[in-house]
Amino acid sequence: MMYQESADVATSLPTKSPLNSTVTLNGKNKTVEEMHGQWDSFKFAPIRESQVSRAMTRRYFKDLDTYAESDIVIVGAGSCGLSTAYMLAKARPDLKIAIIEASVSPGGGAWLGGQLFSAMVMRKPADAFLRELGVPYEEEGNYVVVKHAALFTSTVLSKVLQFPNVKLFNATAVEDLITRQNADGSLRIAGVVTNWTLVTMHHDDQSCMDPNTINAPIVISTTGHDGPFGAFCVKRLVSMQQLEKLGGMRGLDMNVAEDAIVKRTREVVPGLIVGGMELSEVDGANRMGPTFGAMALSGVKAAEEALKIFDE
Ligand code: 48N
Repeated sequence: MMYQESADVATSLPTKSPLNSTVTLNGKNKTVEEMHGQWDSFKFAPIRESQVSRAMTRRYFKDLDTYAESDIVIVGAGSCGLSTAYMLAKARPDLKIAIIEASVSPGGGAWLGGQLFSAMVMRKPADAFLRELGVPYEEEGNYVVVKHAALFTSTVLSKVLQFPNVKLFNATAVEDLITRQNADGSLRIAGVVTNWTLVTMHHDDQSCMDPNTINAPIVISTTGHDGPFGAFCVKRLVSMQQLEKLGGMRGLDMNVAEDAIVKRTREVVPGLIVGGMELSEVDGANRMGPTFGAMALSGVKAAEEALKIFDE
């Protein structure tokens, strides 16, 4: 479809352009180099504001419809959630994977190393995941260093977002879990209850802002350790009496913490797998502080646990 270079595009542009139509200017795609020194005659292709609105809303509402029934929901797009999503999407392109992230910016606590320092440490063998992603690092013997945590996080985020079977719903909070009763009276998790995060934050001062839902046979919760939004799903398990109490995250011990988090990543109640630092709240595991190998490998394990259930 060729754009006409007319001054008033209001009448000439179609009101309903097909999704994903490819457009070329003057019959070809321009290159950045061609723009150098041409700014006097520079002009964007014409558009009508409603086209921008429709380009966003059509896709978003199509995604809401598509992922209303998901195969797997990942709650929390921090380093563990994103690592989980990468492993699952790569292994099973047939599965619909919805990631629900409360913050506008996914990535959780993995944009910086520790105390706002840039470098990210990962203890071996987590360097294997960095090589899987193609993230460069510096060798330091028993551990490796990514020169900026954002390099790891932006790389895994970019890879995850490129999978056609993954949808990231950011600025969206999980504010409850969908449950089903098994024949024996036990409960299993069967999806999540969501709302715009800004709405979730204002239930106390606005009434009746009911949520939306996503049905899924498996939910993987990686909402981090306790904090304003942290450890959401395990806290909800306690309040719905599916867990007696939380163990509470223990003091910092890197050697103990990272092994424990990876080894214990598991299905905590039927239908709900917990990984990353949220798990430390369940089991009373130590924290590891500014080292991220356990987050990556907990994600690898969480994906494996989910596929085990799927393949049962
Ligand atoms: O980065 P986090 O907090 O969680 P993890 O487990 O992916 O990584 C933890 C890691 O960053 C550490 O804490 C490091 C290793 N330090 C350890 C230590 O000892 O201090 O990401 C959790 C994500 C965040 O982006 C939240 O916004 C999001 O989960 N989130 C939610 N998203 C949707 N709905 C919710 N209810 C929700 N709660 C949290």
